[in-house]
Amino acid sequence: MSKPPLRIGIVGYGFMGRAHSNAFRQAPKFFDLPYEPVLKAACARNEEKIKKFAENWGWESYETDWRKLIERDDIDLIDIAAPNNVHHDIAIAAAEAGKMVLCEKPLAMNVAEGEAMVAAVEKAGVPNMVWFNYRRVPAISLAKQLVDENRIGRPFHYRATYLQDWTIAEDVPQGGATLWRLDANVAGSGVTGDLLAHSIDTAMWLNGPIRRVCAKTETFVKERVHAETGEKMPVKIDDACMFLAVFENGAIGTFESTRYARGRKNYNTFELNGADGSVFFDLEDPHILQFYEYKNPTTGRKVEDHLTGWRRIHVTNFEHPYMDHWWVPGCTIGYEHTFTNAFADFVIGLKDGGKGTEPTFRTALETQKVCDAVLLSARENRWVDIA
Ligand code: SOE
Repeated sequence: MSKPPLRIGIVGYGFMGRAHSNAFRQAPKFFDLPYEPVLKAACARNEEKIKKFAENWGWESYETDWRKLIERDDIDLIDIAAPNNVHHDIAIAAAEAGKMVLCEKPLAMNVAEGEAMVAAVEKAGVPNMVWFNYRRVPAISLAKQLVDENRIGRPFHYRATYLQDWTIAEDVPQGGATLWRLDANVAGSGVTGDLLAHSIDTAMWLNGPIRRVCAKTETFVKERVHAETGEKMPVKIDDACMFLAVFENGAIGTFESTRYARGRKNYNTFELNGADGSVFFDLEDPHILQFYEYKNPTTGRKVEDHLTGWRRIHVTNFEHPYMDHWWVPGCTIGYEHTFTNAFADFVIGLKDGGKGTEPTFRTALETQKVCDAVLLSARENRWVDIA
């Protein structure tokens, strides 16, 4: 029996437009979804580019104005894969038109925008999700499982780094394709919104809310040519950010992010140390979760001293999160699969009138609050509490 369609319209054709389109195509092949995703229309202002993108990825049609896309009555879901400064307007218009909304991270440019977006999706009662895709790395999902199984015990320390090196050259312009991430008017912030938002989402998923932060940011290259005007303009984003955090559960944390760590490409790591065990993850080694077991919660007994040591768990068994949908044990999956896993979860969550899948807009707003607090702390050189 054929499944009811889930008709999708996407805004954006860049890195994330491709990652999401791939997920929409792959998810029904690997997961038993209650709806059949239909790639109805892709949208962007540049007609030549969006036409080519739509043809390449098998979108049935294209639009050059997102308002027209939202008005179409043959579309159920709007996916926002466009730069941060348009998330707010598109999400609110889509919700008001009764469409489901998926939104790339970070949720918004700031908390005020995020709150309006949450209000709009909740008032309309439309299913929603933000693409914090790293939650769906099987090794990170396994870390969450270990926390939920009480294998870490009372948490003491959380340590996150997110390091890249692609903006070190002074002649990298700001603005335009991909490089809009360097333009504060479009991105809202630098590494805080782009990279630390991922780290914060993961941290709060694993270890609960962050209540206080104290941050230092730095902008190493003060002026860059703007790709659209050709003029040298001040750089207003944070190139690097480090902050201390206090979690509601009493654990303390450190977070570090930069795009100036020569040799680090997408070095997204975290370690959580508790009384009974620790976990460590590194996205540059994505199928491995490291686990140190001190005390087993099932037996209640301490692991015998001569057997303690860090385990490198190769997260590819059928028993591991998501892996029963992919290949056979030992065969790894990659970056793109995290988007496919996330979209599959979202569609499965629509069964029985589901209104969204974690992280919803409301959950992503909590991450936005931490990001705003971090930037405020750095500006004012003080600790900032998060309500
Ligand atoms: C930045 O370089 C970036 O592309 C982020 O925007 C993505 O969210 C991250 O997954 C990879 O790095």
